[in-house]
Amino acid sequence: MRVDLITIFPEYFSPLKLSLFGKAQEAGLVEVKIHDLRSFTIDKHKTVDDAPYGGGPGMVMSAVVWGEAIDAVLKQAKTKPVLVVPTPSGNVFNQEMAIKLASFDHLVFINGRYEGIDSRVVEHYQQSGEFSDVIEVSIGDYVLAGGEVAALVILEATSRLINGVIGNEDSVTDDSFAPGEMQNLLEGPIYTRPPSWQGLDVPEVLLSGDHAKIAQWRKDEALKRTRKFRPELQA
Ligand code: JBQ
Repeated sequence: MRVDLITIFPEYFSPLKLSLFGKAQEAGLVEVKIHDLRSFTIDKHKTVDDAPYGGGPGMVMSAVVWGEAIDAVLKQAKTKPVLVVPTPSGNVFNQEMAIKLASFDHLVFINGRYEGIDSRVVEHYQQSGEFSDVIEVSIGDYVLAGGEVAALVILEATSRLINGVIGNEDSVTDDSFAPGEMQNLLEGPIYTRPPSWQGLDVPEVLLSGDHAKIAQWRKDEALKRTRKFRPELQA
């Protein structure tokens, strides 16, 4: 997978060097390029935003500058990419969307500040046919200062689903929210050695070696936890 990220804060994406995503890059499974939006400005002050038409607080990011940056990225594209736009006014991101994004071979993220990007940018690339899809996505109902952290969240959830990125494929299929029997169940409690700590003992059943009983216990615990914390997920 190829990923282009356009931002006024390139350093926000330093964590992509680390851990799973860093290893995936070294292994050639993902190739990431970060682009500084300001390098596509043409004025001396490298201006990327302007006052909103109609008035109101904050600033709106310029369609002209974003258009230059996106067109430059498109010129380098070998296949039609998907445009991903983190925005508080998009669909709320979930595992199903991560699975869909992981199936594409080129993603372009445009990361705006909270007040957002001139709406004509999304409109233009929806109609230009240069992207196979334009996906506006929010990571949740709270206020962020910009799209960068949302892009990191989306990328982490997506990249770990690419074949080869995770060593242990079971940890993908066992996740809360992963498709299957345990879909829409939160994961129950987990333990490792020692068997007793601070007077707290690991549940007997996990030491029993009875795999059917362990599976049933885990499912019961997952149900309990789901009812407690996320009753809207299911009965
Ligand atoms: C959203 F995706 C974005 C981008 C910018 C601000 C945001 N605020 C809240 N939730 O995920 C978001």
